[in-house]
Amino acid sequence: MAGEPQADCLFCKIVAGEVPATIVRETDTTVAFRDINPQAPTHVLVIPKVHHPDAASLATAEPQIAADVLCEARKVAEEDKVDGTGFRIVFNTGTGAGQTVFHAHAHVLGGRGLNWPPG
Ligand code: IU
Repeated sequence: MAGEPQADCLFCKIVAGEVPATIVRETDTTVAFRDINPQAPTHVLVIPKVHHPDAASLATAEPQIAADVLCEARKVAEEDKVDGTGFRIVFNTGTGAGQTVFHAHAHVLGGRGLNWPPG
């Protein structure tokens, strides 16, 4: 059922504390942790605790939690002090866009120059 933890979902396991992660922030609805394969000096993933396969599904089903993810992304950037120079919030959505983990997540990237368009 939408929102319920999925037994085979890595990020649900991180939420449950069953898989270790370097957690930098946690709220009632979200967890933020450092990406295991960072692409920038700051590379943090912000995820909802509830399971939805991607950000678009989350926003449709639970818009307040989608807003919580965005607010937490901003706080991560502030705490890592990358908000002044600029940072990027990315939601890869679908395999063609590079999504590999099908639990909604925001990438927060900063601390280096970020090109546009992205690859
Ligand atoms: P994507 O947008 O679905 O491609 O992002 C998934 C991210 O999850 C990717 O950047 C991985 O490096 C990251 N990740 C992680 O942080 N810890 C893990 O155990 C695994 C993937 I698997």
